[in-house]
Amino acid sequence: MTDPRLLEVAAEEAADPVMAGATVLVVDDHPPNCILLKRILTKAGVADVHTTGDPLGVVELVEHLRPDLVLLDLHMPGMDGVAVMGALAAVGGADEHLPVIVLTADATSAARDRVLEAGATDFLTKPVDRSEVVLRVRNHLKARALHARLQIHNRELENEVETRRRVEEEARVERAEKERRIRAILDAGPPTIVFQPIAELATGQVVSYEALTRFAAEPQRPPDQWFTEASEVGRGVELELASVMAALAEAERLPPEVGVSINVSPAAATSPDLVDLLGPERGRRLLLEITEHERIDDYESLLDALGRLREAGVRLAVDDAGAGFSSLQHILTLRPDVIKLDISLTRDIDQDPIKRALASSLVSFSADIGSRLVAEGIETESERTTLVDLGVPWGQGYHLGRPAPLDAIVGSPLS
Ligand code: G
Ligand code: MN
Repeated sequence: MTDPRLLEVAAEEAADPVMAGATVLVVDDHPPNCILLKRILTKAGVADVHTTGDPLGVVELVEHLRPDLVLLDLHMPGMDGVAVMGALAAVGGADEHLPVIVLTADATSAARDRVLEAGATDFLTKPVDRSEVVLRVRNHLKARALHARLQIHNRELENEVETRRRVEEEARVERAEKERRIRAILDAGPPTIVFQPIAELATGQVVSYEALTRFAAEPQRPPDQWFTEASEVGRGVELELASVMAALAEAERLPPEVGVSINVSPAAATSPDLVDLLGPERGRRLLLEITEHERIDDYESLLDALGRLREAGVRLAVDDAGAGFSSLQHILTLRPDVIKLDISLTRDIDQDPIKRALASSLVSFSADIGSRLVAEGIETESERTTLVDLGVPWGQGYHLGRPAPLDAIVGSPLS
């Protein structure tokens, strides 16, 4: 005997992954009922159907099988369906939803209310209608699957929120730590300034000194990292200006005819405070080295500020030319008095014809635009003589003199 409606349902359900992936537990003390329900469900595509006639063992079985749905007989000897539901309420996670469909021959409204009140998800009367069983089971399994997906989604969202909260908290702690370090540096008073000679390459005659900042603070790191960190917490210009002030104060001890180079970023060069600081320095030959570690967006206000500094008698150098963002365009725009050839182009220039070709072309280029060329980072005699042969007028580097405190320089033959 085949109910055509059931066949239809079975065909449909066989392809339903919610049915195929479900585990269903049937609890009924009457074995023929268990057999019948198992057959109905299996035909409808549920692969994993378990049956038991023992209501006392249901909790243990549910904990073991972790079914997705329970079909539960109401009238059983020893423990009825309502009592089983009461015991099941304590099983599983608080946010887990286990549908329980109660089966009973008692079709009275009192029985139905009692069962639903006890927490049953649904209610079926015996003798069961096959398609009704299948359709209700399917609907409740779908609701459970949806619930489970929502749970997973909620947990993912919670994890994401937590991860973001942690990342933000770490960023906040890191920023506070940076702020603390920079505040400590600024509060510690003027930074230490060392001076490195810039010399005429052919004679070794010192023409000026570059003032370089050194920070004694922990952790020990190169000065540019401190400047970067200060600018990350919005105090970069402040730290640079503190360095400029310290360099100017220290340079007072050098003879006035000795030139002094000071490094500033475009941001510090644009600061109105810098003109105030450098304006009164007319008596000294000051060279402002514009370092460029990021692309300059606002050339207009930089040129404006540099114009005012030039009016105050300050000369300009493009630092680290040939490295990073310090492009030929940068040189064309700033029209510097001095071009400082980056250390990467000086390194091993005696062994590298391409670097020699580049330096040679920059010699004539700088002469044509009225700039002086300074080769940075000269470390060997061979590099020096090569640069002399190429016509580079000035140079700087460990081979000519290391950065040193002024006390080691003043009074020496170099000064
Ligand atoms: O960006 P600027 O060129 O201003 O950087 C100067 C830095 O280069 C200073 O910190 C100085 O100590 C370093 N320096 C100076 N001369 C040499 C050198 O001959 N070799 C190397 N490796 N570094 C140098
Ligand atoms: Mn420099």
